[in-house]
Amino acid sequence: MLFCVSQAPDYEPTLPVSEKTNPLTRDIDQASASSIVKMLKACDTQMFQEGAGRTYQRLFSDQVITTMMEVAKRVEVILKDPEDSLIVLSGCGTSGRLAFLLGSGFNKELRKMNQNPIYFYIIAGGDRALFSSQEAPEDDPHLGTLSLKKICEGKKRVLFVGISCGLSAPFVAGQLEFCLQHPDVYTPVLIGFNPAHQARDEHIPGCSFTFCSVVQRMQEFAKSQKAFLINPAVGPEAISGSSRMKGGSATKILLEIVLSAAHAATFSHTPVTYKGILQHMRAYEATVDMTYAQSEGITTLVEAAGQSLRCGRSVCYLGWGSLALLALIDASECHPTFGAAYKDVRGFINGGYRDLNNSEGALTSLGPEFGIAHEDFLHSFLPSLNDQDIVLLIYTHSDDVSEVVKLARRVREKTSNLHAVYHQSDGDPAASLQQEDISKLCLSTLDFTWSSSASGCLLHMWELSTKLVLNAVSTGAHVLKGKIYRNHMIDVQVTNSKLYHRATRLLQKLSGCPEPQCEEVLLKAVYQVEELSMDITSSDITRHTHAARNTTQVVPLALVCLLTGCSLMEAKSHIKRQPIIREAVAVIIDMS
Ligand code: S6P
Repeated sequence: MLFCVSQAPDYEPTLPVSEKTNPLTRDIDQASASSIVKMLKACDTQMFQEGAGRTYQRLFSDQVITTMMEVAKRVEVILKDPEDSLIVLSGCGTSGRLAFLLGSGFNKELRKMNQNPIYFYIIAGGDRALFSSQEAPEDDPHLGTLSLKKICEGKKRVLFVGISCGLSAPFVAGQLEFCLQHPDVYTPVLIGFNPAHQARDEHIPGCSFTFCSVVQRMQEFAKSQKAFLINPAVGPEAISGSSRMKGGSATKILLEIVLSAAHAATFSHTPVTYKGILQHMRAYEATVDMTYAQSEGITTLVEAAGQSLRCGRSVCYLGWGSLALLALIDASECHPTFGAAYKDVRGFINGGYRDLNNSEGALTSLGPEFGIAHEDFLHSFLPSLNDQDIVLLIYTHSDDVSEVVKLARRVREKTSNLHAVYHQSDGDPAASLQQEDISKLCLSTLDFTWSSSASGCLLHMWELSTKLVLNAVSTGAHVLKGKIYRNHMIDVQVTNSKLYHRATRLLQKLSGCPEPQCEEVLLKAVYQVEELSMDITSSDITRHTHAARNTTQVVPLALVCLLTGCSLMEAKSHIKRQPIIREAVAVIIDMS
């Protein structure tokens, strides 16, 4: 993958921060559950590090805070005069899911104040991508533009927020480019976590622009506040390239601060100030600390979830409200990240689609993996549950805790492997008796009690905290299952160009073979052939990534072939004998 790197950073100089390997997690694949949690804590803490050199802006950098203020003021203008205006949040994968979460949350705030909703979300691949992996539409800039045009038809003013953690998604690049061409209506804001010069500079088929060239034009527009870039670095991900983790958390933090500041300025006459933004950021930093203060409890969950996955059973999140949405998001990311089956990690939300308010409505007809309501859990999941499956109850004291007790009892009849993650503010006696009942039914309870006087919206803090816990559970459990090699996702799906290049790079790194050879073997694994035909070699990446949708374990197979020189058939039987990829690869590397 090409990036326009003008200032070489410290290590892995050809890679942007979001794709680098994190030295803190180099040995995560060999770590115990408790060490995994320690490493994740160290990685998440990096988000708030200050003054890490002049090359990269950070969350607390002056320019970041100042731009956040400017964007908040733009939002305020729209909130005060919403006629013919829209605020659109858009992204692919996790970034699109967070666009949905944030848009829904802030629309809910508006409705509470009898205001019309003003936020719209776009996710590449449509609503099915909210709960399942749809990586291919990420590569399509035209689709991005079309979806933006469609929802903004007839609007006179649109604040467009494009989220791409890696400054890399062509879908978002297309939308930003469209905004730049129509500055009379659209003001684009880009959220990402690489310095501008590290934006992806790879040719996008059918387009005259790259993500990098769009960023450069945005920088020009930004001089006259016709575009805004908020792109602090938050350090490399714990699992290389897994932007669902820190990238997702930082997206949530930045946008919540901006939108909350705008809401406060509009509805409670609290002007947007530098100090206010800074204070809010500190509150998120404290939330991360508060969360990891319970590392022992998180470790228990990671250990138990890893145990379930290792014996081929499931991790099941039963959530309430927006915390359940975070659980659904976490579960949906396990397929592209770890090559997991949809049954491995499942999420369920009370009320199902009824409470979600997603634009396409109920998606249940798309297949069993789209059954996301508690009723779906009761019908399709509960009957086959046993002690090897772990069930996590995820809720807050503002939810109907008596419902939690009821569900906990039903689950307890099938499995004792029941755990709870619970948020409350200090001094809330109402829920405490029922909470005791739940705790008695559970093997472990992570009880987060937050000070109600802390700055920032408590629900936002609970959500972030829940996201960190669930990211730790699903990542840690897959690490323990052997789905990570060093700190790379080795069983990554190769279903878009970013993932294709990442896979080729990983093969080069692990096998030491030259790039053309790695790509050749990768293609053999994608097309499941021992020899590549002319038809295949003359095709472009779009076709390769399309073909990869129908195959599994592409990268592990290619790696075994490269390391041993064996055929694809032989590699398959090797992996069949040793399905734990970490161990399969380790054995082969030892042999070679
Ligand atoms: C990453 C996740 C992906 C990304 C998506 C968008 O952990 O599985 O689905 O969210 O590729 O990436 P980006 O860099 O445009 O936000």
